[in-house]
Amino acid sequence: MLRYVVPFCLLALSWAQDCQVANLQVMQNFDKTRYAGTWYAVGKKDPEGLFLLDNIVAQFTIGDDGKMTATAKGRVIILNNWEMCADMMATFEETPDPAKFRMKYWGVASYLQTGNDDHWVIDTDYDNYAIHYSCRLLDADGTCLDSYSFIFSRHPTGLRPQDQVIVTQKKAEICLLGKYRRVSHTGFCQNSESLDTQ
Ligand code: RTL
Repeated sequence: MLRYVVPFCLLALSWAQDCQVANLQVMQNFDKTRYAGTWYAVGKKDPEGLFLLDNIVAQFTIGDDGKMTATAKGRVIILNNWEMCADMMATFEETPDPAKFRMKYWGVASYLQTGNDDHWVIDTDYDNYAIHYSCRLLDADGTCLDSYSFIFSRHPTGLRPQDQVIVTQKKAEICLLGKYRRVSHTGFCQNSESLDTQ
């Protein structure tokens, strides 16, 4: 029975939905110190253009000054089919909402992408899952034209079934249900001190 009711409810929700970026609900009372540490991307919704492919692991740190920074690794294909591990770094600027940051990022190697994106934490229980969202381009009606989003897990093997339920609900709320791909972890970027260890 639930097999039919849950998808229907999600569909009903998507009809009555407010997809304006400014109205998206983010994590209440976000605590960045509890968010710190290692997160494995287990799902992702890609933006336009080049992006991290898989084996994506992010590590968030809170410095003595209270500022959040991060490193991330992930497999990418750049130029003409050159497969490598992108070694990325990021700093975060706080905003009046503690769950909304501006993220400046760059690659350890200069030929990797640099950028300045939103980094919003939509929901997390800090110990198992986190849902990240970033809108790069707003449409005239306030909805998002180019977004990316990560589903993070504390474990590379994936999410617990009880977290999957919450994550599916949140994907619908941010208007991205059905847009995600699974992110595999094959060890491609493990032990890669820097750039192109395979
Ligand atoms: C996430 C959080 C942790 C820190 C950083 C992140 C995003 C990295 C991105 C990298 C893109 C790299 C590309 C390289 C090819 O030139 C959100 C995981 C930095 C978006 C496309």
